[in-house]
Amino acid sequence: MLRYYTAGESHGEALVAFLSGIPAGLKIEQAFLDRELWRRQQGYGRGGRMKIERDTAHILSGVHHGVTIGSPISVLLENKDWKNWQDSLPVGEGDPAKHKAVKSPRPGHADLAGALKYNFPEARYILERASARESAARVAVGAIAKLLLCELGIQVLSHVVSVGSASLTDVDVPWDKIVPVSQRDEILLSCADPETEQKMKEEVDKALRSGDSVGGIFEVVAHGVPPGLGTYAQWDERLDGLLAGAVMSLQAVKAVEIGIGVAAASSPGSAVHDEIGYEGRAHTGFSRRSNHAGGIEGGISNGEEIRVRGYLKPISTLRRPLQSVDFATREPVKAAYERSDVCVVPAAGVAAEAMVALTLARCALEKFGGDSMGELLRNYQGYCQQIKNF
Ligand code: EPS
Repeated sequence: MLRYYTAGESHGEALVAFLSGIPAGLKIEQAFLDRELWRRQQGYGRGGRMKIERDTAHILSGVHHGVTIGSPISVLLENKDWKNWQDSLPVGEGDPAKHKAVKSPRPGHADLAGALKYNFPEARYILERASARESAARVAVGAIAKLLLCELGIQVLSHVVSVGSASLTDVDVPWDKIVPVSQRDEILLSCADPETEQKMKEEVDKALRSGDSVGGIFEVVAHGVPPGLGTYAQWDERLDGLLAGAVMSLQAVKAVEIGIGVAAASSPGSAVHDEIGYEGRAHTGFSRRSNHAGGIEGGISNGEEIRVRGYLKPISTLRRPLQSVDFATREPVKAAYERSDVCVVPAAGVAAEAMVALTLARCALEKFGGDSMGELLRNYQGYCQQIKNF
């Protein structure tokens, strides 16, 4: 079973990720892991922190001579900013006078609910773990899941559909337009259409000027997925449920949509469901004239591209803060402000790619099994033959 955990505070010494269940013999390309981490750090509207960090995946275990050995993999990502926080956020007792308290909770952040739950008088430790910095650790292990999927002919990428009120008009972005977005060496807002991307940039500029923040929508696409991942047989094994939970678990995601899920609710069935033909596709002879289902029917991948959208609320740290209450005095004050991003939609898309890849890798390993890549691939090829001959 594929399992993963992360640990680490935003301004602590490092982030750590653990991944177990990857078969032996998967080739690990360090450069690919680091490129994925770099992609997550990019985007117009990122704050000053990204000028400090240069994330790289330091693999501590589970990989030797460039391949996985079937043992748990652990990855360490150094926080370069730690040197500026060693005194204010020490592991030892330190000097309490140097502690940087978060004195008034930010609406929309975990500050208040977290302080109440963990019984802290202010929100420093809450911010530290609730921060989206944690998603870097997921991207590191997600990259390993992507390498595994790649061996099965599955690729996972994302693009940005909207930032604030700037949105793609043609929302059906084909795979061959998404691939070049991920290959860019300069990342603005990861939109496949350059004109819309400029409008998105204006949305971020507007937020920057007014001390505000802006959210948006990203779409993750999984290409080459065979039919048969996930199942309707049990509620917690449905692929759509697993993907929704995985993407929703990312910081600031407030809604997840599969295919045209939202519009489908107000459309007639005849305009929603994807008619079936038989024209020969990658895995089987069956084909669809549309993919409104986003590649999943009955909780099972149906062989079409899987399309999952994440709806991101605007960042909750505002330079022009909203009303809040001082933790100590209970007097009305403005919410705390600490250096932050203004827009993170492209970065969240990359983190969501990792979550989708980890979910698909888990389902693929559950279906095909195997302790070594040879065994996994043999099982996979046998299944592919079966559905080809269906
Ligand atoms: C974040 C606040 C900012 C972001 C951070 C998420 O960090 P800082 O407070 O250090 O300026 O940059 O995101 C990352 C560090 C990252 O790697 O994505 C928050 O409060 O959620």
